[in-house]
Amino acid sequence: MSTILLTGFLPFGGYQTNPSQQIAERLHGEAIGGARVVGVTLPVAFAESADLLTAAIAAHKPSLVISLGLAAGSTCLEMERFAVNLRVAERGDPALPQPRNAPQMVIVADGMTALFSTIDAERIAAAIAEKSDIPAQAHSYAGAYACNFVFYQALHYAQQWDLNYKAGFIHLPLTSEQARAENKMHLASLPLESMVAGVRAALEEAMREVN
Ligand code: PCA
Repeated sequence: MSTILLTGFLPFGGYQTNPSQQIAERLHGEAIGGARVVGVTLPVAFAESADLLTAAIAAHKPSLVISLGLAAGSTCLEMERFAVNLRVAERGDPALPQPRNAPQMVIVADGMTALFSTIDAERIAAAIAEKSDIPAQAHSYAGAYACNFVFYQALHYAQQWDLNYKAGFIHLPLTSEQARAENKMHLASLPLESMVAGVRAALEEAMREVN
């Protein structure tokens, strides 16, 4: 049986929970699209997240790597179309930690400026909307923080070592439970159960591109 590596992130930026971690933990061990899901939680830190991601890829030899992350304020599941070779904490969002004098850096020296998702973001977004009860859309900017970083690493690592897994990234809104518990009712949210169903639909559809 092949393996889907599903990564989430620990809470960050003042949030108590991170739906990406909750969903990776929930789907861990499930069989989806003929593959077994291995859920892994990554820290919101550049070097450590890359080390854990590549160690998990080496250990589990997945045929699909899907990473999840929280984009507080987003209104639906966002299938990222590409990752950029840039790392800097996002500006303008007070919820994100702002490293002092953080320089703008490339993720991989001499790496491509951008790497496209190797699963079809438009198609997967359409499948989520069709198979689950929540909205989803393809999206064109994963930011320049930990989420974009992990997505770029997943795409670059496959190229560097000629590994034939496909990789994609889904940004998630806050959960409705979290919006209530953390007093973020002014931001869009979706119930955790609905997002679990949406990610399950995404994995199922993405596995069609793998097989
Ligand atoms: N979201 C952040 C980092 C971790 C997460 O869940 C991001 O969008 O970069």
